[in-house]
Amino acid sequence: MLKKIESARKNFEDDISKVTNPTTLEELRIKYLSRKGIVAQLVEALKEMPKEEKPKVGQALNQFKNFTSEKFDELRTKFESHSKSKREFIDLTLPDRQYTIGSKHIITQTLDEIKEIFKGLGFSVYEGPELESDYNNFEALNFPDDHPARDMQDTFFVTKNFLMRTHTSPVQIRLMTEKKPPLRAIMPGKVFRNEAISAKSYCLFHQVEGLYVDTDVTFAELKGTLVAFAKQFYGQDVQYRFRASFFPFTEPSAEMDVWWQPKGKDGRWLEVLGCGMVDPNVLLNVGIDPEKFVGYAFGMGVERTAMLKYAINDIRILFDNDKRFLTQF
Ligand code: 2U9
Repeated sequence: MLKKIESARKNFEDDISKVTNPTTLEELRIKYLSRKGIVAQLVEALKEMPKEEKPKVGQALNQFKNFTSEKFDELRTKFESHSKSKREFIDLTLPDRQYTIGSKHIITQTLDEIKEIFKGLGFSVYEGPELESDYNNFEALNFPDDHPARDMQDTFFVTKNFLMRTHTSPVQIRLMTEKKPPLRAIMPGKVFRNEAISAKSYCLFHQVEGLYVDTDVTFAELKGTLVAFAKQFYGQDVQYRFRASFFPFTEPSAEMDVWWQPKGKDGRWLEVLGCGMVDPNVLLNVGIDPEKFVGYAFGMGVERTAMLKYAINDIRILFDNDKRFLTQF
């Protein structure tokens, strides 16, 4: 029996020297110290021994038992303190977390800039829904029934009579229906066009339109306001011209071009906005007496405006959300 205890002790020392982690330690505890483990088996064997041998063998067995328990406790404490110190270890040489501060999208920045300029010129800001009635988007604005813009090819119709607005002009219809003149406001917002996507056009873009209705509004004032805007937005020395044009909702109508001069290349005139005197039919549609009131209106595409100012040649990049592009502004 003493030999058995001695050989169990040797096996134990061999086993425990190979323990490297808490899992193998637990396996060993089960092997030696559980209810059916080696120590328990030796205790059972001790009971069967002659009475006179029991004290000596019992003492050796006790020593073995204490020895194994101590070794287990020792290793358990070692593993516990090791894992704790590992958890609490702070590597001060690691780089800190990189928090990058976001910035406004270039379209939002351009919109803000346009809004601020017109606010400075006495305009308030008015907004309306993106889902509009056919009446507010086309009919009230003097679009004839067979106008090509009313085609399914050009407009996203949601139902027969409702659509995604193709311009922010319906907001002006709402404003003129809800409030009495004098009115001086700009309408910024998203507009939708069912067009083939290319470098020049996208199915969604932003517009800012403006409206001034009072008893004595003139085309000269319209020009003065737009020139003041162009000087603040493009620079005091901007070169501009007005050309006659046509829109269903204004008469007379015009377009404003600015001179675009890239470095080392040929310059050219570029259209930046459309404008005109509100057609008397439109005023009648919203219950304003065209004999008493006159109005001017203008509209510009924000993407086009930003592309011109920042020399961007593909509109799609404004909708890609590519950080390499966005962080340049
Ligand atoms: C009402 C009366 C008149 C708004 C106007 C334009 C001319 C114009 C285009 C510029 C580029 C749209 O974004 S774009 O494609 N807009 O040329 N817009 S006058 O005239 C109005 C609007 C509402 C009741």
